[in-house]
Amino acid sequence: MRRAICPGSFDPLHLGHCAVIHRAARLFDEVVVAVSTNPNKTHRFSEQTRIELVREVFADEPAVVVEPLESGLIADYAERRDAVALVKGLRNGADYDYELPMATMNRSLTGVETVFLPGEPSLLHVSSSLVMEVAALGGDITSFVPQPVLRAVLAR
Ligand code: COD
Repeated sequence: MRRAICPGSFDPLHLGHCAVIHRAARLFDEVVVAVSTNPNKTHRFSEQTRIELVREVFADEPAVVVEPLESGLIADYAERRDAVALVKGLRNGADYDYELPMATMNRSLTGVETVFLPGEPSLLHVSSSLVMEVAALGGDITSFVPQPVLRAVLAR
C-alpha cells in the first residue's frame, strides 16, 4: 500500500486544499490529511474542529484519513506512518522557494519524497487567511470553501 501525507494547518480547509487532497487520493492508495497545530501560533479554529471539518468534507472518500500531525519533524512522522511521500500544493514561486529546501531536507533526513501538485488555476488566490478576512468584512466566500466550512465560518 502506498501512503502519502498531506500536511497543513487547514485553518480552515478551503477548496484549494480540497483539490490537492482529491488529486493526491487518485495518485496514492491512502492519503493521510495531517492537521498541524503550531503552539506558537493562534489558530482560528481548534484542532478538533479543523479535523472534524476535514473528516466531514471527505466522508465519502475512503482513501482519505484525517488525524492530528504529531509534534516533531514531519519526516519522522512520515516514517512512523510508513508513508512514501508528502504532498504539497504549490500556488506560486514563493511557495516553491519555501518548500524546496524543506523537501530536500526531509528526503535527506529519512528518504521521504515530496510530491508537488500545482494548485488549481481558478483557486490559486485562495488562502485560509484571505477567506477569513473576506468573511469578517461581510464578503461572500461560498465559492472558496466547502459547505461544512462555510457553516462553521458563519457561526463564528
Ligand atoms: N492551492 C493549492 N495548494 C494550496 C492552496 C491553494 N489555494 N492554499 C494552500 N495550499 C497548500 C499549501 O501550499 C500547503 O502545501 C498546504 O496546502 C497546506 O496549507 P496550510 O496553509 O493549511 O498549511 P501551512 O502552510 O500552515 O503548513 C503547515 C505545515 C505543517 C505543512 C508546515 O508548517 C510544514 O511543512 N511544517 C514542517 C515542519 C518540519 O518538519 N520542519 C522541518 C523541515 S525540514
